[in-house]
Amino acid sequence: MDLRQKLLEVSRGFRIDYEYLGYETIQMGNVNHTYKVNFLLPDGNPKSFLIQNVNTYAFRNPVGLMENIDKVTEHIRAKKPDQLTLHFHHTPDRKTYIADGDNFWRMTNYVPSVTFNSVSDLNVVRSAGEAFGEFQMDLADFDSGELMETIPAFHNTRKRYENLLEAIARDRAGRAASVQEEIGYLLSVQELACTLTDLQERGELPLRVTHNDTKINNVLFHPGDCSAMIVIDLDTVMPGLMGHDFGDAIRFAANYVEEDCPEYEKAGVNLEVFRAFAEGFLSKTAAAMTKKEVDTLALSCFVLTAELATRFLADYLDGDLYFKVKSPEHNLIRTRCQIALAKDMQKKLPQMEKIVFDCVSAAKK
Ligand code: GN1
Ligand code: MG
Repeated sequence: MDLRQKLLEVSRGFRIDYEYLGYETIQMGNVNHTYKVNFLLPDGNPKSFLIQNVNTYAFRNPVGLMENIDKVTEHIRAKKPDQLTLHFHHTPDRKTYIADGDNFWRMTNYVPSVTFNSVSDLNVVRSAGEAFGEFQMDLADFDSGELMETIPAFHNTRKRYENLLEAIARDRAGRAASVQEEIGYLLSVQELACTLTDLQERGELPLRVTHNDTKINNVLFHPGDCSAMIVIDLDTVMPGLMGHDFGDAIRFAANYVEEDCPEYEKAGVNLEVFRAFAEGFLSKTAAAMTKKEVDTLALSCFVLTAELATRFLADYLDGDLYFKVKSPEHNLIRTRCQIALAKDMQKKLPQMEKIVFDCVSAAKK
């Protein structure tokens, strides 16, 4: 069946009976597939929905994942009934998904909004920082034991290094010989990159409920004034560290270039963007943070960047099984861009730490 027809069938499965106009593929996310499906209401107005095909290679228990999202959005709705949260449509037997073979479909309302892959407007960055900080604080009283790990050991950097070493040994796609320099760099920074994981395992950093995938394009902004409306992509909401959310957000938003830019020499942390995000995030979280969390927050940016580089490189070595790729070298380009960013972060760590301390002091005044 062609995709147009398949998406119609899925929509009907979620009890959307309007006249079908067709679909558009949304370029969003490196793991799941997202489509905007368009309908005509009886009054002649258009109405759209989003359908996602969840990647079950990445998410092995998609039913558990949907239960996680339900619990988390319920928790936020109970606290803030007026806040926009994700709503999933139901099948006649009250399921929020349709599983057929390897496909796992879900459907939400389409929220007219703007998103950003790179941002220079510091107010937008600050607002994203507030949104992610607030998201974490909204879940501060949520029992993390209620959540299954949708991807086990997702931000366990030691495990990510083990995966990389296994991928090197397998050399499934015959690419290992050509990436010795990248492997060499990543192994040379392994101990520093594993700092958060080690501190967590020693009980020196508190486990919280975190988003874990805080790319700025996972915030939808108001089309008019560009204020943050809603945090989306809740697939990886799981127990995690505050630094995972802060670090991943900076890795993405504060890079001078997009994460897969082939002009590696241009990659680096824009400290103005760093400061704006830190101001927003810490204005919400500083009061709840431990000293160790504050002390390791700037380092978390390096950690998340190096960790993602190990993931991109492992996937490149495996022959691109996990991340969607636009060319055979896409995962290698991503790896190199993350490595260039990580190196710049190592250099700028003292400046980043100072900004964090300043923002924490300001937030506590
Ligand atoms: C994936 O699917 P998306 O684009 O939201 C990945 C993140 C990576 C990111 C890199 C579940 O996120 O961990 O940081 O790509 N998500 C998963 O762009 O693996
Ligand atoms: Mg995601």
